[in-house]
Amino acid sequence: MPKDLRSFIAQLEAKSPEEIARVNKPLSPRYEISALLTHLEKIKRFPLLFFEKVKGSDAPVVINAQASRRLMAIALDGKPEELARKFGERQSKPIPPVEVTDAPVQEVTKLGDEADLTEVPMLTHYDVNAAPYITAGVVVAADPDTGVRNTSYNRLMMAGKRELRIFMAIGRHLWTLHNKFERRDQPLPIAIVIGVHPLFSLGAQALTPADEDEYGVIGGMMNEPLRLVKAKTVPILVPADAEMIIEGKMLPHVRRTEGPFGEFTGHAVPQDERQIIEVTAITHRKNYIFQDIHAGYTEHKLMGAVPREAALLKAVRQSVPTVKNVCMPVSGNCRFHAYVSIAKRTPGQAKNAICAAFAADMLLKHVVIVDDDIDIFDEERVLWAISNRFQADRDLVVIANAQGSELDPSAGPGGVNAKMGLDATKPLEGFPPELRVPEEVMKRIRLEDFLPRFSN
Ligand SMILES: Cc1cc2nc3c(=O)[nH]c(=O)nc-3n(C[C@H](O)[C@H](O)[C@H](O)COP(=O)(O)O)c2cc1C
Ligand SMILES: [Mn+2]
Repeated sequence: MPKDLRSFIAQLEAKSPEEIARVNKPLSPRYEISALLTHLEKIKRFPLLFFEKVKGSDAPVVINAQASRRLMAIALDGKPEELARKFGERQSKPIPPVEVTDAPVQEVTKLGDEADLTEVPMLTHYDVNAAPYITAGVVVAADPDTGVRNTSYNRLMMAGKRELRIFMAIGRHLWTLHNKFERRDQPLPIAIVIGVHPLFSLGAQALTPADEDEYGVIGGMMNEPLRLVKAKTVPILVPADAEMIIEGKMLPHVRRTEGPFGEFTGHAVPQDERQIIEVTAITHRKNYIFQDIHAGYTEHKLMGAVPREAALLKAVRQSVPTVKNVCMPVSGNCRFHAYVSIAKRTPGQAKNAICAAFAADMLLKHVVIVDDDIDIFDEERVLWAISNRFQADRDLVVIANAQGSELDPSAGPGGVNAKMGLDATKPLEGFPPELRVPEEVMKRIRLEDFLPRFSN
């Protein structure tokens, strides 16, 4: 059976039922589902959520398919602290897709005026949001000269039965493709893929060169070739096992108002004039599941962390071969903070790691380098290392006026911001020893023998 959203849900239900929760009472896609998510975020619980009845639509909605490192570890068949390494390994082994003719995603086909976005259970997350949005849509577009396919997540605002408005960060591959078509006065054909396995989702975000086919990267991530079928109205092959495909064209020289929208930072971004998509077809499975990613909440942050952590690990390793691991924590929106642990061998290596990290990832603002005895997934330990091993006059690096994220609410115009690196490693020699109870005694005096209530 191919890896798709349904097979992942079935796998959780069979083997990890504590990681999935079904809601069978009806909820409105306008704020009500968000209210439930907000309660869960506050108590830090992140099961995959299956909303069986969503008011105003026949389709159920899945959110949080990759809302924890545990869920992504189930998908990647590894441990939660190994995601960057596993992702990197699979990214380096792409598997080309195969073409099929019989596709579940085309069981129902609505062409032209039959297509109606208002039938789709798109959510409105926040009071600031201008309209319902597609947040779990992977936009596929092909380079007109090479045929190489690009995939990216882009927020898509509903602006009528057959119109979407899109945000594309300047300079990204999709923006570049649209630009290429626009200079030829042509629309850019696109397909929006909704409802996929978490591995598809991770592969679609891989940081790849523009000339690498991202369907191959997704295949590598899934460890099986992606099954593709011809789209109905655009010259693009689309994933046969997705839940829904929206086909359309991004018009040249047309801009309309998009936003405001509550973004991953937990702040709203203002409205602006942006590109629009005219929908030419909607195809879906008979009983399709709609997927949402709750903007600004843990899933949105964490799913973006893994591809960046993989790229960061690779870049720091080139400079400091003994790097142990990297973590982009939720506290930094999984974009702005990185913790890097290294087995330091020479006195200046932590500073080199700081330089490598900033060179590798434009979005990063604050990097903390720690020794490999610190668990970088435990922020209390990272802060402990800063408190004991860091002196601001000699261990702090500040770079002014660098490029950062346009979405950083404290950045200057165009996303210009400051970078800060903290070397929280101890010197190679002469640091006081840490406290330790003799190992032999630790092994002999066991919790279960004396205080069984506290051993699990
Ligand atoms: C849930 C989610 C939503 C995203 N929304 C956007 C968006 O609206 N616009 C954008 O430019 N990038 C967005 N991104 C980031 C891009 O998908 C990501 O940078 C992608 O790798 C860019 O690929 P590209 O350079 O191949 O176009 C989003 C990422 C995630 C995980
Ligand atoms: Mn790309």
